[in-house]
Amino acid sequence: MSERSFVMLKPDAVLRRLMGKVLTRFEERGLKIVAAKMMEIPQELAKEHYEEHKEKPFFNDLISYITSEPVLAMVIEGEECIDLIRKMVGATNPKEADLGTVRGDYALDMGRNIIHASDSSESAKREIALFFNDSEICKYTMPDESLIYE
Ligand code: 3AN
Repeated sequence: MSERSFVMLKPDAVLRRLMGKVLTRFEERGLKIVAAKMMEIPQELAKEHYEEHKEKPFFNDLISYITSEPVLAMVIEGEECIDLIRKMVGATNPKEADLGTVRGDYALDMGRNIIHASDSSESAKREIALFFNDSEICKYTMPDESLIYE
């Protein structure tokens, strides 16, 4: 089933010039980027996005970090792509992330783990709606779809 996931390259990915490398992984896997924008996240939006962590000791640091510099916010589409992208992203703690995952290859520290990806269909819907209007999400067909999907 085709799904949409919210994926965000965090400030460390932008400042370390890793956006292209990470995006290439999703493109080469056959996934479709249907929305993308660079933005400086307002405090309120950051707090809403990470609402589930508001009682955690790292919450303030997380909000400062994510609002410190621009991010690249995206919507990525593909069959069962929510779990697939989480696998490609790797464990939250980069020290435990498998090699070959984005975090396992490019990150070392929990608080600088370069990427966010939705962890469920409910989170994906909620996060996409927080960051994008419907009109910002492109609807198009890849010319090689029959080569990617049976
Ligand atoms: P993920 O980003 O893998 O979905 P979450 O949702 O548990 O992980 O955590 C959101 C973000 O909060 C993480 N990407 C990380 O930047 C930060 N974070 C999570 N747990 C910790 C922690 N124990 N210490 C510092 N930062 C954390």
